[in-house]
Amino acid sequence: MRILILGGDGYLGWPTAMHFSARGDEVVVVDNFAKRRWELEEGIEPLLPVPTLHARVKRWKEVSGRDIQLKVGDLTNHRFVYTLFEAFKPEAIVHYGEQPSAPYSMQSRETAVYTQTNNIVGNLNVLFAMRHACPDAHLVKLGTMGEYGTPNIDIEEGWLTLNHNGRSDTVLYPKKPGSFYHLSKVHDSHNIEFACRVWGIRSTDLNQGVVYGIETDQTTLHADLRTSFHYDDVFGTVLNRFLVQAAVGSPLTVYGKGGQTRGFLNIRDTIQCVNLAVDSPADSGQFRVFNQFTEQFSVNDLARKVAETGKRAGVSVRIDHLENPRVELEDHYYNAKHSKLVDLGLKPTLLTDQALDAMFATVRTNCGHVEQEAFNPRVKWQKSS
Ligand code: USQ
Repeated sequence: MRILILGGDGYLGWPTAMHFSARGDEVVVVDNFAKRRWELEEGIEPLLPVPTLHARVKRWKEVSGRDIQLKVGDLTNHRFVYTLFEAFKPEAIVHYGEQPSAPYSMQSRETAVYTQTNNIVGNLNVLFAMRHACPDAHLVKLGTMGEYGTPNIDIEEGWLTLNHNGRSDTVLYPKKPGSFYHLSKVHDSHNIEFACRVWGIRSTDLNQGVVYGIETDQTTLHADLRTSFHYDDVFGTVLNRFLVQAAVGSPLTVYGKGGQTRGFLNIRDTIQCVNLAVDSPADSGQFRVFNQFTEQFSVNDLARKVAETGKRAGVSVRIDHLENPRVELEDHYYNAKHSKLVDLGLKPTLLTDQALDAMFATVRTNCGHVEQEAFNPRVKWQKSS
């Protein structure tokens, strides 16, 4: 299959590109290296340095004998996107090419406007380029569970059937996102649903939970093939942060009461889910939504698990409750359906003690250059009084 991976330099994009290439698909990765610029702006670095995408593509060829083509460009430049789609005529487009951090988007007017412009305009250009160059292709778009927020009712997979004043209709599930970043994904979902309904585009919106983990089957083949693993307050996700904090003997930074509950999945399952979606495409005109996570935990559950992991490794771990920099419910109902990917064959990689021990061991081996200042949450959702 001809597969285009948008955002191929990122935490998830690069392992996904290697996965499809290893399968024998024809893969083109696209990136404008914006994430590397945001890292410079924020003064943060991944746990281990990540070779350039050019170097990783070269190393991949040496290790696997397979080619990944690399195109450098910005999705908000429609000429670049049109030329790319006309030349490659992808059959599947896996779209990770967006600013992915809630705290980044909440820093200032500039970063909020940038996040929404970058994400929404880039995604619109992809939709128009599909209509123009490959109307039968399948768009596999990375959305987020955070589009739904934490409503006081069960979360369905994308759609909700309502009965109102004696009449019934099926509508997109109501959204209550918690940051300008999460809102950008809501706007993307609406634009994609419209393009499916009006132009007959086929798309799967993967409403992904919080991802954790460091390794996939391909990243371990060579040190140069590693992916970018963040533990800072802007790009680090909660479990990855807790593992690094524990590894260097710093207290775990639970925000507020810690009852915030989310869906989680291992990075290996991101790859598995994207693979399943690509192999069973949506129908023409169908806007399909899958809730992409395998288990749900509260922040306190994760802190306890990391403390127990530390104990098994002979490391004592302190749990701190910080004033919550975000505006979010800290004690709430959460029951999100997530059966559609399981129906397609997803075999979850669960957060077992063994899995935690393995991740902790990898993090401890590589934590020599950890910048502990990056543990402090700098971005506040509200102006400080
Ligand atoms: N949290 C802490 N302590 C920390 C970091 C986070 O208590 O040191 C809490 C947050 O307040 C939040 C929860 O942990 O309640 C998750 O935060 P996170 O930073 O791990 O994840 P989030 O900001 O929600 O965003 C991440 C990814 C984003 C993706 C989203 C999926 O960065 O790209 O869309 O997870 S979801 O959360 O389901 O919306």
